[in-house]
Amino acid sequence: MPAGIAITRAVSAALGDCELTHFERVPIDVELARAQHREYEQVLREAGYLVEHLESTNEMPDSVFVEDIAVVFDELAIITRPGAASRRIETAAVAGALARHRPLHVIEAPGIVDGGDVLVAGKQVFVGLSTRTNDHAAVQMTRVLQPHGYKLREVVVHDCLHLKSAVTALSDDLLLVNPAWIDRETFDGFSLVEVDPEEPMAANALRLDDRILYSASFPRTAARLERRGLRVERVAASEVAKAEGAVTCCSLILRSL
Ligand code: CIR
Repeated sequence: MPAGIAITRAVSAALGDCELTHFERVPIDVELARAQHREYEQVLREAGYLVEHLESTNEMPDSVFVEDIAVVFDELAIITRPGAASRRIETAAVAGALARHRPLHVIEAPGIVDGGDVLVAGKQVFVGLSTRTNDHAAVQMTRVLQPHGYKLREVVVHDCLHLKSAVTALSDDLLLVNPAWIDRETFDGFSLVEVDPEEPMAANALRLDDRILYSASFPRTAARLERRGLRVERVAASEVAKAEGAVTCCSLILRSL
């Protein structure tokens, strides 16, 4: 039985016209981004996931960042209403793919949320309030998730795009954090690994069953993860990083049930 399904989406030819919040625009090599994305998908396959690769178009520069379009739980999936209006055309195809695997709930206006702002660790769900995510969406998500035993907590995001730029889950009780961008007390009860101070963007790691998929750009923090006994699979992710993307952003992971 596969570990699960990983939904990915093609790198658009228009990736260079992506949304940006904190970064200056720099040229992106789309062919290199595509090669790095193939490598990323290969690591997912090696970890036991069936990759469902969706196509893209020139009208959706940010489509590769499929994480922002949905939040997947064992019981259901939530289709987001992305905070950047340019990204709302991305939802139809992702909803179509997810509908085959999970019951869907859809965030309605005035709610806005990007999946990058939703951190799930066991039954605890942290919702980052950012330029892309608001309280209306958090309230709608609470209504959907509480009956399934999830506890939601809002966290204010500052200095970075998404909550998961600053903190991601390595397991249900271990988090990787950049302490400059989050308040450690918010995550009381969790064990924390801090990024190396020279690698502020390093808090984004993709947790798979038995390994962590991680950007090769952060060797110091990778060494910290390995010292904790984690198996780290490194991928080149330089081109999505120029678009303010990272490794969690490029897939939706559905565990086998
Ligand atoms: C955006 O601004 O929406 C894209 N350029 C980057 C999205 C990255 N997604 C993520 O961190 N979950």
